[in-house]
Amino acid sequence: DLTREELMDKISRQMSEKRFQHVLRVEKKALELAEKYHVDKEEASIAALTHDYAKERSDDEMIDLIKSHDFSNDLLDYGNAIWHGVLGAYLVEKELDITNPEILDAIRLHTTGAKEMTELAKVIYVADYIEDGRDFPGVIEARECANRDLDEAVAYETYHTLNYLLKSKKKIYPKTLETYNYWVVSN
Ligand code: DGI
Ligand code: FE
Ligand code: FE
Ligand code: FE
Repeated sequence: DLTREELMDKISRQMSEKRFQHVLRVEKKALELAEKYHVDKEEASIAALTHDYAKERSDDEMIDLIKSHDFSNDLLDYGNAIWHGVLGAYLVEKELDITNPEILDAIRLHTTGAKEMTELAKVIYVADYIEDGRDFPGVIEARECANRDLDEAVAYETYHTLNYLLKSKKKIYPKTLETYNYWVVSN
């Protein structure tokens, strides 16, 4: 296993200082949520530190990766916003030797969520959205949700993200709809 220092060093080399600071704030928030919701803190820490590992890879590299590996070709219709989680999980395993499937799953799902999420995946999904540097209309309410109930925070985030995507006419990735249908739609 890498030491924390080695891990931080490898991660910081993959991204701007600004994004690295975001990653550290996600870790802080993920640890708070992990404490509150009884999630393993070591796993929360590693998943938070690695969640945006692939965010600054070039589109060309990501496209080559999709084409040469067992990833769905449908991914080619999207961009780095979707790729960095899905392919990030793969790159984190390959390059950082992190093999814990729950950590890799939390990385894979951190942008879109999913119908089935572990408590760890929920913690990372929510921590990324509400870390202390985030400043968008609704972030205060999102933080209040997260203090009350983790599932409520997942639902809040999913609803508001889909709204934003629709308003800006972005392409919706099927997993994002799956998350919405499961966590937001009332029956
Ligand atoms: O990587 P971060 O900026 O910290 O945050 P993120 O990975 O949660 O989200 C990255 C972006 O992805 C964010 O602007 C929202 C966007 N996104 C989430 N779901 C979808 C999406 N973009 C598209 N086109 N389609 C989606 O379904
Ligand atoms: Fe991300
Ligand atoms: Fe997010
Ligand atoms: Fe992030």
